[in-house]
Amino acid sequence: MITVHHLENSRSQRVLWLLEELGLDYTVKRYERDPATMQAPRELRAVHPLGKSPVIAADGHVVAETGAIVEFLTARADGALVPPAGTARRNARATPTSCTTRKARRCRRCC
Ligand SMILES: N[C@@H](CCC(=O)N[C@@H](CS)C(=O)NCC(=O)O)C(=O)O
Repeated sequence: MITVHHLENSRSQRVLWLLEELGLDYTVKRYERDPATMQAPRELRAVHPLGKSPVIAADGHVVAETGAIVEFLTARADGALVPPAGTARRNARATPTSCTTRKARRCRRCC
């Protein structure tokens, strides 16, 4: 069983959407933001060292970072929703065409 550590109003909504699209079984542990600071509760640090969401737990694995979670879940669904190997759509995943940091200094990963 997959457990999604879901912070309200966060990008972990994407993980819930993906799980629905893939038709995988899962449970949700929901965390509420501090109404004053909008930060995640400290409780989330028990599963993620920085207290961030999304995080999933499945069969003894704990996976953080949205991209890694997407790869983990699509692999578990036998590659469903993943563009075929060798296609431009598939290669685009690993080939950033522009830096998204939008900062004055260029990032060292893709610029
Ligand atoms: N790079 C991470 C970012 C995770 C992240 O920043 N999550 C935000 C919600 S969208 C969060 O947990 N914020 C709560 C906090 O920082 O207290 C990912 O893509 O999964």
